Amino acid sequence: MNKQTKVWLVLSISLSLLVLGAACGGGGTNKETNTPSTTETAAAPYSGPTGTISGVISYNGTPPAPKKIDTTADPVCGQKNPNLATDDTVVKDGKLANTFVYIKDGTVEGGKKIGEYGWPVPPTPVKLDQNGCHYVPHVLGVMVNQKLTITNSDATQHNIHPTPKLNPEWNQTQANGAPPIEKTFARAETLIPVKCNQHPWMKSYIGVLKHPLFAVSDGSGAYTISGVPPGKYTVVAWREGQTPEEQTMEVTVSASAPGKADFAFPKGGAATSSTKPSLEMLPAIEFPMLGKH
Ligand SMILES: [Cu+2]
Repeated sequence: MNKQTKVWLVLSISLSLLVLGAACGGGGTNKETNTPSTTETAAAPYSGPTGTISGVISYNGTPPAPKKIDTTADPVCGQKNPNLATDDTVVKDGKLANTFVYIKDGTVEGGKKIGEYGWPVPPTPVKLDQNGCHYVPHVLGVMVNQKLTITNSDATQHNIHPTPKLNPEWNQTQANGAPPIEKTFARAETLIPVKCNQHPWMKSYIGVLKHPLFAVSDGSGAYTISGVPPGKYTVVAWREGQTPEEQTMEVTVSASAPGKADFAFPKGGAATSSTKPSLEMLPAIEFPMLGKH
């Protein structure tokens, strides 16, 4: 039909103009520049006063006792680390180590989203060591494109094998005395499980974020995220497991009043007897940390 064709023509032209507008208008300026369209304009970093978010991670109830690992398959492991045990639940005096706590999203005072700032990648690599046939540290955070240096301190061979969902999967053998392996992750991902193809008990988890606002709870369950701009944030505490458990909390930070966020795992454990129907406080919409183009 002639009329229909016209309508389609008008529609497709409008659509093309829209797409063009979206492609060109990303920089917030209408001026033509010679910058190739493929290079992303780096967002300005946050510069201003900062505060902290800190807290303590507790364990609800009696933690499972660590299980001794049978290392007969590789005597080197047993010689170096005769008391090798599972390290998925490290609890001391009711406080839980190895919980990954990070800012998921939020608004900095002044109205900008946390992901709208540029966060420079630290030049210092993050280290992951294989020592005594387990990974040290057990849980770690790294920024997107920050170097991760993997070392082998054991007199045996390891095979590092991260199994990400958003980043490329790889596995690499590292013999005794082999040079460090250097890797980066191009996409934010929380968290990437790491295993060793030589030693099935070896597990580690890597959180990859576009900003440095993360921390891991220490042996006393304590953590501190520093360098946090004043604002209001959704903070996530992540704990490994068959199905990893995530808890969220809204936290307000000012330069003078630090944010506090204590968590307890597992949720609804022995500590809370009356269980309300769990109404998650998180809005359905997630704010991607992705910068706009
Ligand atoms: Cu290994």
